[in-house]
Amino acid sequence: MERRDFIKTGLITTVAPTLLLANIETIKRARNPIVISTWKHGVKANEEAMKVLFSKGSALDAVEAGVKISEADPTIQSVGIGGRPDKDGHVTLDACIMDSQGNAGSVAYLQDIKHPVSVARKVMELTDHVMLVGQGAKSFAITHGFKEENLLTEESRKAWLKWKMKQGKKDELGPNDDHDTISLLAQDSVGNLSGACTTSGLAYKISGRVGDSPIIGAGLYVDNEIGAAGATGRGEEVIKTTGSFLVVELMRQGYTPQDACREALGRIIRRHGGNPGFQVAYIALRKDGEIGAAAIRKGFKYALSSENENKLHSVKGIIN
Ligand code: SD4
Repeated sequence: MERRDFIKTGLITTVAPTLLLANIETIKRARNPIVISTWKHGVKANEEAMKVLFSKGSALDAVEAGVKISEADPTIQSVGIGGRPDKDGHVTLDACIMDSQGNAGSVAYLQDIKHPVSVARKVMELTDHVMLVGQGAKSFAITHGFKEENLLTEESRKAWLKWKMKQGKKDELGPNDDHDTISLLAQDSVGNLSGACTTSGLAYKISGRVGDSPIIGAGLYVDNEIGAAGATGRGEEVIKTTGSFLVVELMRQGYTPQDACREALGRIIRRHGGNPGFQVAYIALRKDGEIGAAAIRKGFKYALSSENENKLHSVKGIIN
């Protein structure tokens, strides 16, 4: 490389981030309610979140109200009641919530409580901790008035028994079948951002397994100065790449929400030789209201609600 070229390249790598950083600072904050969430059931969740936002409620109240709809729906097989159990037949839930002030709360491996997101919010608001797990999280929930209930529906139990009989044979669950976690991001009418993420995790996981969904920076991240991001899919890969934090940081560097989601997935794809056999998808919401969504494989959908629409959108996979 000629000395002149070297200097030029050097300048590009040192100067470009500064210029891009200036860009994010000059991006105007939107003040129109907007909600984006993962998967088909996001449509109903968004509807509920939008009700809160239209009545001038906060993004924090909106994200909690939204994902509670999915948690309470027994037909959704990877969130709250009706969620697929672990390999021993126990439904164990992971959830987190993060507000515009950078506060966060989280629960993992929580059993018998239908609304883990609300427990996560209590952890955030009533303690100086971020994360409670297992029996401790359950005792905390019960102390704060949450009801203990059986979350294993008859349908989920039957599906689990069927899976148990097939163990050792080929797992029939495809890359999109073993999860449908809801990550939901919202911006309210004063421009503040919040997010929530809740799941029963990977179907038939090893007992005690915790995924990305309750981990701040992995399943969810909110930075009110930049934007928010949420994940769904193979949690182990999201944890190993600090996925949602990465998406937000890429937006800080000047990536569009869409490019930030794609680049974060690119890191996973490259680690798996270009063709991972699993799904991971990200959604992102920048402070100016611009959104992004990307998935490794086909089949991912996200729900987007603004003043004029509440629609489900299909995402083309990066590798198929
Ligand atoms: C997990 N990420 O526990 C969750 C599962 C999921 O859509 O996203 N399902 O790994």
